[in-house]
Amino acid sequence: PEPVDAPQLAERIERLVHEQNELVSGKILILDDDEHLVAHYRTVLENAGFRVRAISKPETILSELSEFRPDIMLLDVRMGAYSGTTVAKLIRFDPEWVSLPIVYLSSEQDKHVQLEALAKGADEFMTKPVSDDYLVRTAQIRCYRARQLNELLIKDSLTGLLKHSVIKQEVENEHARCQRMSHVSSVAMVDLDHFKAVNDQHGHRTGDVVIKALANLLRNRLRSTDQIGRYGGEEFAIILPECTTDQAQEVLTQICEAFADISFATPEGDLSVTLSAGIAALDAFASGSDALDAADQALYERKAAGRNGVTV
Ligand code: GH3
Ligand code: MG
Ligand code: MG
Ligand code: MG
Repeated sequence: PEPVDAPQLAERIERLVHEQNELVSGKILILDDDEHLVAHYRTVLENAGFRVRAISKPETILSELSEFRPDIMLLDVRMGAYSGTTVAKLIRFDPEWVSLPIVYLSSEQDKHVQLEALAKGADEFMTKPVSDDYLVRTAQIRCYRARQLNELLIKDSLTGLLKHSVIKQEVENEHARCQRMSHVSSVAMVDLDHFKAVNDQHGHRTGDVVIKALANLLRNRLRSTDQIGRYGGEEFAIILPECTTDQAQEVLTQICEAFADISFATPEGDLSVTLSAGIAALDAFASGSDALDAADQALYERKAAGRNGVTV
């Protein structure tokens, strides 16, 4: 890494702090049985730019979480027959929500009771009454951190593309959207050609450079609404929403040609690598994974037919 001098570092930190202050658009789920208080929190947080969903009954918590998908949760401790601590524990049993920041909002003053409540899996205890400024600032900081951590959780570290499990889930989500809105979407599988030979002749590090270059090309050439995942080592899965297989073939053929034109400088001389792709209509199959299998089959056919091209 480049050495960094003090003014440069200060400037960089300044920029990060600015970025953190800019983020005011997270989603907040509030569970509290005091409806007047909830109405107040909602107003304050919405005025600060948050999207808020407020519920007063704990029974629906899991379905609310999966529907609303909040960045953070504000949780009351005493709610009639229910205790917020039980709700926190319940949320933590679901692997999907192990990292959701949970902030208790309660008039509980006893530090030992507060600690016991935190031990159930929450992250912070705010004692009512909470000032509007403090509430907003806490929500901003927590949302920012949650987004940062979520990026790390869902993205592949080499390429910054979505991880295998995430893109698979997104394929199912898009399949459901296709059915609901009756639109046409495509999925593609992309695999580098003869990549074992690239590693064998030029080493793994050069192999990694090639993988990153393809990831960048895909990001630059595809639409921002398309989703790209690193499906395996040198294999990528792509979702192209509202895109016919003909349109998908056209854009992937351009990508295929552009990639073949890239020349990688290596100690052994210039290197070029090609790719093959298979495409399937997402809406034509009973599930997203069936469509991915079909795209994989088309990819296999392309490999057999001579590589460096795209098959539907
Ligand atoms: P084909 O054209 O049939 O796809 O041939 P291939 O050589 O690419 O065959 P295959 O897909 O079976 O081999 C993939 C190779 O990619 C094997 C593995 O060593 C290499 N690979 C997988 N992940 C990585 C990675 O993260 N970095 C590097 N450098 N190589 C990787
Ligand atoms: Mg209460
Ligand atoms: Mg390959
Ligand atoms: Mg492969």
